[in-house]
Amino acid sequence: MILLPRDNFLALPEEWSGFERSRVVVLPASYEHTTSFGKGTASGPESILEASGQVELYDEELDTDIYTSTGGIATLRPIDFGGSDAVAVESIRKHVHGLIGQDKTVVCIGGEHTISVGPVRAYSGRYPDLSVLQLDAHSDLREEYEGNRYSHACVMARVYEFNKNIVQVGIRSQCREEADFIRQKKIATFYAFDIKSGRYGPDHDSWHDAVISSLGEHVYLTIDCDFFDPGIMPAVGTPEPGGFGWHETVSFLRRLAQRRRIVGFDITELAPIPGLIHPQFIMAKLIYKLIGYISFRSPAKD
Ligand SMILES: [Mn+2]
Repeated sequence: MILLPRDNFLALPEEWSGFERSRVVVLPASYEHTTSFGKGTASGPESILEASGQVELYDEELDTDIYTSTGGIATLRPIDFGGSDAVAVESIRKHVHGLIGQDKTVVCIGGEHTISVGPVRAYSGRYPDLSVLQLDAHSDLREEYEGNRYSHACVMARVYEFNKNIVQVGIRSQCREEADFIRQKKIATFYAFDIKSGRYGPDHDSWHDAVISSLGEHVYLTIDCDFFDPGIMPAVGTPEPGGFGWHETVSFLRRLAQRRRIVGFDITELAPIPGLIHPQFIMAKLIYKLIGYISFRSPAKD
């Protein structure tokens, strides 16, 4: 059921990657069916797990070996998908639901963004007030795309059907239908051009606080890799210029974790480029940092 040290997240030894003791569980979801432009997200989870073996276990910012504070981190075998998109999403939901019932913090690694519907649904069942925070270049609010309601371009429209507490950050590409939907439904969308032009205030903390104050106490975080600028994150199917850098992202996530309870999160849409290793390493390090921020909610070093 769990992956062995050679293949698990961070290549942790057995005593730190067992299922029972680990409060954090990594669930690879190598799902790819509807990618519209560049392909390759199916191998995203495997490449992130492989790169994670190179992440330093000691974190200089938190001054600790993060994995020891969670009783370890277990990595499950990738979900075996079959059937339609709806069946795949339901399969992920069931897996995550079972893990939440065992008090695990679940980290899903995609795969296409479509997979997020599963964990968001599971967590929405557990926390009725759940806010869904989406870091993404795209709104993903199309009713359907290329004839498919489960396209990665529709993931937040599917989420909206059962959870209306959606907050979007970093958006810099959408169609008119999505812009209208956001206005009509009053979705809290923080566009990249507003953030970068200082609309929320002159310094970083201003937009951090604006986003955080629009969230309830319990937050599910879904991160599309294309939130980052393609300069540092070129391995995505639909790259968009004007994205976010490493420090501005992790300083936001640190503040978020201090002020709200991040109950689970996912990373999606990494499409590895042969010969290029930094995209998967960045995402592996981001996952480890986030686990650290969630585990240490007291103010960290600034
Ligand atoms: Mn996207």
